[in-house]
Amino acid sequence: MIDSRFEYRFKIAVIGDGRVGKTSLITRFTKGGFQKDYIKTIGAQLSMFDQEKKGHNIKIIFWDIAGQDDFNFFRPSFFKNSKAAIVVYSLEDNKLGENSFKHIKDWCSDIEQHCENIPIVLFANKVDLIDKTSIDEDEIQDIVKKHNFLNYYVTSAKTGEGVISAFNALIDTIYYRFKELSTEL
Ligand SMILES: Nc1nc2c(ncn2[C@@H]2O[C@H](COP(=O)(O)OP(=O)(O)OP(=O)(O)O)[C@@H](O)[C@H]2O)c(=O)[nH]1
Ligand SMILES: [Mg+2]
Repeated sequence: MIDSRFEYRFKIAVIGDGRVGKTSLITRFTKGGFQKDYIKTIGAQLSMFDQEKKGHNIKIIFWDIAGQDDFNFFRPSFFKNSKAAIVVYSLEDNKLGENSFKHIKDWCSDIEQHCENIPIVLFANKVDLIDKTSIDEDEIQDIVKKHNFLNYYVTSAKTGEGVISAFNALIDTIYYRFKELSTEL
């Protein structure tokens, strides 16, 4: 039975360069499906997701934050009160992929600046576009250690590979971390 007195509300900020697939990943997880056409996010877009765990209601609000530079201005306020963050980059073998990897450090320093010490995970997205054997695990491990990521996940919003398990692992982590507290958004 669900006891509505025990409701957990978590804000998760999803960040990373423009076009890496943040919106697509959230859509895949919360609604299913995939859209091929790119519609850039303006400012930030909120998506709700409810889950029940051990009789508790968990309400997740994903803050899907625009990655394009023209929205720099808004960002700090969007990070506020996040209980976790997902940094997304793209594995694709082109400038976008390369730059989005390089910029991981910038997204991490934004979080450090505007959030408390929150769990952060890394999503390496668009794995469907590459040969998996070309993934440089050492390079990813280095960045995971350097920025204290809790974990990293290889995902594809297009095929769905790795998406559900990656999001669920993060939700589990925050749930257990905050179980003793009823948190405010
Ligand atoms: N092949 C492939 N394409 C993807 C994947 N994820 C996203 N895309 C495509 O990449 C483009 C950008 O995806 P979005 O989800 O809009 O990217 P975003 O990170 O939200 O971009 P901004 O809103 O500008 O910050 C779209 O054309 C998507 O269809 C993926 O896993 N594989
Ligand atoms: Mg978007």
